[in-house]
Amino acid sequence: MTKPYRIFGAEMSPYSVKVRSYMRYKGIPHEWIPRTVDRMEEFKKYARLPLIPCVVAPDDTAMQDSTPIIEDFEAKFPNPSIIPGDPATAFLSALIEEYADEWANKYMFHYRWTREVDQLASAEALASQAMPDGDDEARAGLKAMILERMANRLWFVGSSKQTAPQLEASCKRLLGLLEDHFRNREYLFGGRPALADFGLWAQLFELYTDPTPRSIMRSGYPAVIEYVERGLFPEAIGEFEPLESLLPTLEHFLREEVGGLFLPWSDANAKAQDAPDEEFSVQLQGQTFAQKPQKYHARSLKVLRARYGQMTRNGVLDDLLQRTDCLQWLRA
Ligand SMILES: N[C@@H](CCC(=O)N[C@@H](CS)C(=O)NCC(=O)O)C(=O)O
Repeated sequence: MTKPYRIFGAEMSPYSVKVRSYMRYKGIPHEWIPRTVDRMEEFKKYARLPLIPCVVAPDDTAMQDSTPIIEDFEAKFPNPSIIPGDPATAFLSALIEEYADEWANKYMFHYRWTREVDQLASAEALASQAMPDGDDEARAGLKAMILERMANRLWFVGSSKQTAPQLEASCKRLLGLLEDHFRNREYLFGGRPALADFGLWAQLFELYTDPTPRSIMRSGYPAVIEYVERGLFPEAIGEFEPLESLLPTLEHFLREEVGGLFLPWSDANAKAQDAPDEEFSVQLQGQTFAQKPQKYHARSLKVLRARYGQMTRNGVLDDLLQRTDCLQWLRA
């Protein structure tokens, strides 16, 4: 029997659970290896960057970064495809995956490390997952270290006193938009998951892990909670839907969250990265959002723009992107 792929990851890492759900859906043989303190040396042997997930192939080669990992697997294991057949829908899937990885991650991280109740629960969970066999003293030491490090990292994702209301409003708005969208379907684009689902589901799964966002989700978003539960072991229930039947709810999401917040933020971030500026601020839906530029995100915007630029021109897609204020940022 061939060796399975190995995923070095953690339950509290959205990008790790994203790849694991993807591999479950595709039926790719894999072993989930929690990156515990004990296995750090083994992890370091493979990982070029100190980031999870790190996927190790049966031939011992390692891959990092969830999006290229999934793209690589998609070429090797094409069925069931996570790419909708309609090119316009396929592009929206790539766009929403970006939104999830880059923007939804901000409010996920913000909720996890802002209020004491979430900080303590998260540091406790991370420390016990990293040291499942550790004694109380060792775990308490790790917990204290995590608490200090993570609270100081909030600023890197753009969470601050000033941006907190914007991030929390964005998260709640997303939940409302998704609640409407999932009333009639199992996944973002119909009866089976697309690339965007793995990205967005992972951030929602993490939000549902943490006390404050979990209680928000429980206060009135049952369809979103079902989606979170379904995504742990995703299955194809039906086909991808035609774009026009998705739009009555999807279009609001694209306008409010993607065209209104994520793309103008990403454009300003990329410009600040090129300048280079230590800090940048951008007006988002009438409010100032300030942070340090994030390098990885500037690169992934370039990839998204190149993808849009290489597509055969598609009137239906362009009209939709125009109506939802996305087009100007993709053509830039
Ligand atoms: N773009 C990367 C992001 C990976 C990433 O940021 N991973 C975080 C956890 S979610 C990490 O490893 N942080 C450092 C650590 O946990 O040691 C991906 O999609 O895989």
